[in-house]
Amino acid sequence: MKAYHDLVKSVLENGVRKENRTGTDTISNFAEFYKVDLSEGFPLLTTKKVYFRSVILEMLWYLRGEDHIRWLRDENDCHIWDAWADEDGHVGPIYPVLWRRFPYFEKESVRFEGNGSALDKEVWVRKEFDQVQRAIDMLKNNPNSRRIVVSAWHPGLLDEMGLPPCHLMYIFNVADGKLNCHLTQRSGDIALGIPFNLACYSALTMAVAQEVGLEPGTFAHSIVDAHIYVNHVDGLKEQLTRKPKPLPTLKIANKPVDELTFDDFTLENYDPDPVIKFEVAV
Ligand code: DHF
Ligand code: TMP
Repeated sequence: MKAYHDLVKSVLENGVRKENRTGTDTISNFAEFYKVDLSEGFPLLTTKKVYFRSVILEMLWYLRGEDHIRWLRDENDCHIWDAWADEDGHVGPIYPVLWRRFPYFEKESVRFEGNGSALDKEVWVRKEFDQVQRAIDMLKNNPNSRRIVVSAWHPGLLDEMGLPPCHLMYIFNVADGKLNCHLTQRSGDIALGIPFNLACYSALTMAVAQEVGLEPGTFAHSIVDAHIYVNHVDGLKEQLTRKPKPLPTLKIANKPVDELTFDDFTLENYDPDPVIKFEVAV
């Protein structure tokens, strides 16, 4: 995947060294952007092995709407989110909750009755908003809308989150019978997180496209603080010496997104170079 190799090169060449909360410095470049055409194959990196199972499980977990990782960690033995959860598995109201049960308040009129009289009062009622379902409904009913946005940024809840959302907003856009997706990421770990994020949102776009009867189009990714942790530099330089191979293909069973399970995703012709171990900065 040339786009990913170009991203790595750009950050290595143009980035500046920065300290951050993790204690491991980064080489960081402000505002990177790339696009991939999903009709050319499934963008799972071939110049290192990426754990496809973890990518898909992470996406299915986002879609479940829970505030804990028990399904991921205990039922599916996938440990990529363990470091940010408590013993019970709680991670707070991060992506799953924000995608499927975004909390908000609405004014409602409530009738209080007693002593033979009634009183109507306006009260604030707590509601939950399913942004993914709304996006799917809009893609079916009003695909030319420029408002098909899913936002995971909730300023009022940041203190309750183990990790404030990194990929904080995505927008679906339909053109020429194709479903495009643009992801905005405030902070991107190029070696570890970005290959997952790219594959996760590409798979999501393909699954949603199938449900709403469109072809998969382009995945576009804006990364504001695009960084390489200094202990990842050698591994990435090694990766840059490897030559990208043809991309694999991904087949997804024709079901509504909410009914998909891991077995509905079939990866074909994935022949990656060996794993490169990158330590995750917590
Ligand atoms: N923090 C940091 N510093 N970087 C991240 O990429 C990151 N990603 C998070 C949460 N916090 C983060 C959520 N996503 C792995 C991949 C994605 C991810 C968290 C962790 C990971 O450990 N990947 C390894 C092993 C994958 C596996 O065993 O399945 C890898 O080599 O890709
Ligand atoms: P930050 O909250 O201080 O920005 O740290 C979050 C780190 O996690 C940062 O290195 C970016 C990385 N990250 C990704 O790259 N992708 C992800 O999906 C997640 C959750 C985190």
